[in-house]
Amino acid sequence: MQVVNIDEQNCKGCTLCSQVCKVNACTGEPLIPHFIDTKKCVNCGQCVVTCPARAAKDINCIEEVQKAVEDKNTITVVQGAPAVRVTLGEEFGMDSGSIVPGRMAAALRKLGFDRVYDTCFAADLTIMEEGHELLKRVKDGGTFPMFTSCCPAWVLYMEKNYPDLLGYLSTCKSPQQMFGAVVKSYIAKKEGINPARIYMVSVMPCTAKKYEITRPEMICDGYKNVDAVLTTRDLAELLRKKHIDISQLVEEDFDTPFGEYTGAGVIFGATGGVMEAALRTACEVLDGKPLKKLSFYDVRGISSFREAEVEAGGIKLKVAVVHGLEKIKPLLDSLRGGRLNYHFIEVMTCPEGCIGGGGQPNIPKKSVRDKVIKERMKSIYYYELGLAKRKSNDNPQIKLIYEDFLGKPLGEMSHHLLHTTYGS
Ligand code: HC1
Ligand code: SF4
Repeated sequence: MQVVNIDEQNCKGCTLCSQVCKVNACTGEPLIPHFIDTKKCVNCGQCVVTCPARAAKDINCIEEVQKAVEDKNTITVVQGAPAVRVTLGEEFGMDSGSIVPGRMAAALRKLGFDRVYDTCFAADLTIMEEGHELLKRVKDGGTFPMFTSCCPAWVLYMEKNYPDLLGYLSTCKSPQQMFGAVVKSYIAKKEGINPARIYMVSVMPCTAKKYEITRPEMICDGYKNVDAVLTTRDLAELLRKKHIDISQLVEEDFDTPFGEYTGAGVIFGATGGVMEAALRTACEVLDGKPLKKLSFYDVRGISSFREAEVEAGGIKLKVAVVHGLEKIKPLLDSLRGGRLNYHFIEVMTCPEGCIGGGGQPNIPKKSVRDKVIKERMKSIYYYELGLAKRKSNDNPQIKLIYEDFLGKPLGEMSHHLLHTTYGS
């Protein structure tokens, strides 16, 4: 499903969209309305977040969400993504990088959602599954490198351009999808709710997440994992419509059990974060004792390609991090040629990862953008450093859901709910 479009009536042909589009999907002559080549577009929304005329747009479902919240027979469950906590404040005049998870929870509750959860919990769950998938591939001599699969625009790029390499992707669904799957199974069972009554909403920094929820692979037992996505901008619009100003709200906690998360889940929002979170858990499992150094500085930063070698349990793991799709092509071409010597590669489509996502507050000026993105990234790492737990495997609610429901990572239930294969 195509979720990003250019309204030709409003387009002035400024060419900014074609400058930021790394898959050459936005095309056109200067001063003439541009258009999107849907064969190439991966729905990342970089054109939307950059367009000064607001001609590039993503579809939105604000009214549908509002109706669901007002419907007494519907149980509305909402999750907020890692990167939204450092950007939503900007929409309400707060400084760039203001950290607002508590205000976001309060605002979502004020809107009337029945349960207010945090996607960082599902990011922890993803690490349990993806970390063990990596370890299994190491143990069994599986396919390398393994690529992350949480960025739907990246998955779509692979499907459109390198379908022969899809087997290298992790089989994990993204955190937003895993979250929906466990809410409509585990929570439904625990609370005796018919899953058909649950309407699952995600607040995401990402336009491609709107496309991801429509994929046929994201249906479990007849139910869509997630029913609707609001971008950071959509949520701000809805809040303004309801006269809710988050800068004036008092912080509240997310609901339990899925409001509990670790620093590893939080850093998913910045480039290198998924890799660092996975290394924390994988190295601890390989070493068989508590990890001493939790920060993996080599995978952090803003350079569009970074690599590191990490040793644990006598095994050397060679990893890489890529953000912005232009840097991934040569790696994939090498892989096609039979040469790409890494165990694990994190790929995020948007520059600097989800903090720079296509659903984030608009920053049309390049000069301003760099400063704003730096503030957002600084805040993510500052916030996670202050959290009591920083490894996904230390999240008590993650331990509980495995004991209570899932069994073990990569087990039968996990396989059914949390994994998939790509290629449609
Ligand atoms: Fe992301 Fe992810 S980090 S993909 O960027 O793996 O969108 O924030 O929610 O799903 O957790 C986005 C952010 C987000 C997923 C997680
Ligand atoms: Fe979406 Fe993040 Fe991927 Fe951008 S990097 S397309 S915001 S998941």
